[in-house]
Amino acid sequence: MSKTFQRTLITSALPYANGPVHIGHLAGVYIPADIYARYLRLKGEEVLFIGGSDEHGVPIALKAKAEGITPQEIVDRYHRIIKKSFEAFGITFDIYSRTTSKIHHQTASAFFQKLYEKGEFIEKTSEQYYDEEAGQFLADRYITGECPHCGNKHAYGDQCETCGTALSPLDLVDPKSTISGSVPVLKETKHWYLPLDRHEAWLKKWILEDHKEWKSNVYGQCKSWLDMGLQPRAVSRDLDWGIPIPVEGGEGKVLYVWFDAPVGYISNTIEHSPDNWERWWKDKSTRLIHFIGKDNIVFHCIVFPAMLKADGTYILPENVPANEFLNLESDKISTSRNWAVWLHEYLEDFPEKQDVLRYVLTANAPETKDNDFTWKDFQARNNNELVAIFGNFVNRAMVLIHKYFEGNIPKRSDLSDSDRATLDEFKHMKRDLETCLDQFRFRDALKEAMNLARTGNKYLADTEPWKLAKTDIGRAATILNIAMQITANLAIAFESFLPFSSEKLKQMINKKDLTWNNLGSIDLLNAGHQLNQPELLFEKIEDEAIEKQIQKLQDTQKANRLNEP
Ligand code: B3M
Ligand code: ZN
Repeated sequence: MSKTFQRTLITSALPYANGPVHIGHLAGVYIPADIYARYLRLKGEEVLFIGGSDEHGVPIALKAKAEGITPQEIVDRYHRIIKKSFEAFGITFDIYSRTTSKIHHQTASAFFQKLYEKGEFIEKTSEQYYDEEAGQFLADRYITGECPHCGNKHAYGDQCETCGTALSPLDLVDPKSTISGSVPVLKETKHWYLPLDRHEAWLKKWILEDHKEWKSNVYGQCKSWLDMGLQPRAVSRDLDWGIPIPVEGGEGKVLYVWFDAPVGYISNTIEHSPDNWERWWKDKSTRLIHFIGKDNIVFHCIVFPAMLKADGTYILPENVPANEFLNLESDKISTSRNWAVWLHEYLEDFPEKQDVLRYVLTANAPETKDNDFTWKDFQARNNNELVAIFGNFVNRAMVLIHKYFEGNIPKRSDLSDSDRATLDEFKHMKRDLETCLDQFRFRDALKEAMNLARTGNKYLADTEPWKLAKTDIGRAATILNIAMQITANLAIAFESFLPFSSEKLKQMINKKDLTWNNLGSIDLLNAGHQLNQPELLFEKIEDEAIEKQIQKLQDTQKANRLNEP
């Protein structure tokens, strides 16, 4: 039973502003979200696409400390870099804001206050490590000591990075504060908890019964959390970087970053549409979709919905199409080991080639399992697909029309069987693409689009209009007319995937006003319509460029080995 909605609110995970963004971010979250937003807009639907930087949390505070600057300076630096990368890659956020904004502080604070007043939290007092010299409680990451499992002397209060064991600060032998170096003492502290156990029953029904259509990786993860039974979760922290707890007893404490960050979606909506933001969040005819990576599933499918439900005035997400992870050359992408392709560096090495990366990351998106990005595959997909199929087809058709018909779309006369067979292949194209896109199967959708280019390419190779132009100009005219209808369809089909190339293509065919509803039509360019000069849509990527990238990664590996303790 499919519901009807009037508008779609698309959110994409707010990246931590403690480093730049890399291909893993793009493949997992931002490209799929952008494809979806562009697709719906092309269909004429009302869409709001929300992005922003997540600027609180312990890692940011720690990084600032390590660099001897303020957390605000850290997030100012990375927010700017991240925002610029997204713009460069054509991610069409309606707003890209940040969680240090005034409006977000107000919104998150009020969100907490309302839940507090409604009695939606429980309070618990526990013993936590306190640094008497620094006069503050210590977040898990601020405490180091000996790992009780492997003896590593530099284990953190939440994890030992040598043996990988998850720890609690109380497990550490000889704990030390990383702030002052002193030995911390245990001291009582009070925190607020969201009692997820109270929400378990409705969450079970809502996800496990009412949302069986969610992607199996998402559904499966939710099911295993729900089967284990939900526990209360602390929503406050003893920390001085974050949004102050606005209620009595909250002095020196802030909202847990995972409490404030998802509220950022709401704050950014308010910042974008201060007067009518509520219809995006409180009207049942809004479809809310969260694009995230798999490590954020529990927060978006269980914790945030529980927060929204606790408030009582919000809608819940309709779908959470989380992706798995993208690896790089068979190894996990890692910011600390610099094992990544950074977007700002890619743009320096491959200027104007945003669409190539968008293409490769979509064709190889980690939609159902972890996938691997390799530079060889990047080159092969560019050279063998974008250049040899899509680019080649469009260029041949355009050049021939300029050569034999002065750039005017020639008249079509009687169709042959092969013309009909070719046209038949894209009759179902619109429906097929919609089926894929509506189910967040972007790789399959892209494959469909590329298959249309393949059909066009084969059609020209089979019919050889350059030969016919000398013997049967009427036949050549029909073939090239059809080739140009296919070209116009390609401009629509690829628009949400390869927006820059699609724009260029529409300029070349001198037809800007194509919409989704035109897809599948064979009368998009009338006889006599004047085309502009052809330009190459894609160009071959040579071995040297790829070897340079591989060398760069090998240098990183070498540097990492030298730095190993
Ligand atoms: N910043 C985690 C991440 O970047 C977190 C997402 C917040 S979404 C509200 O993976
Ligand atoms: Zn250990």
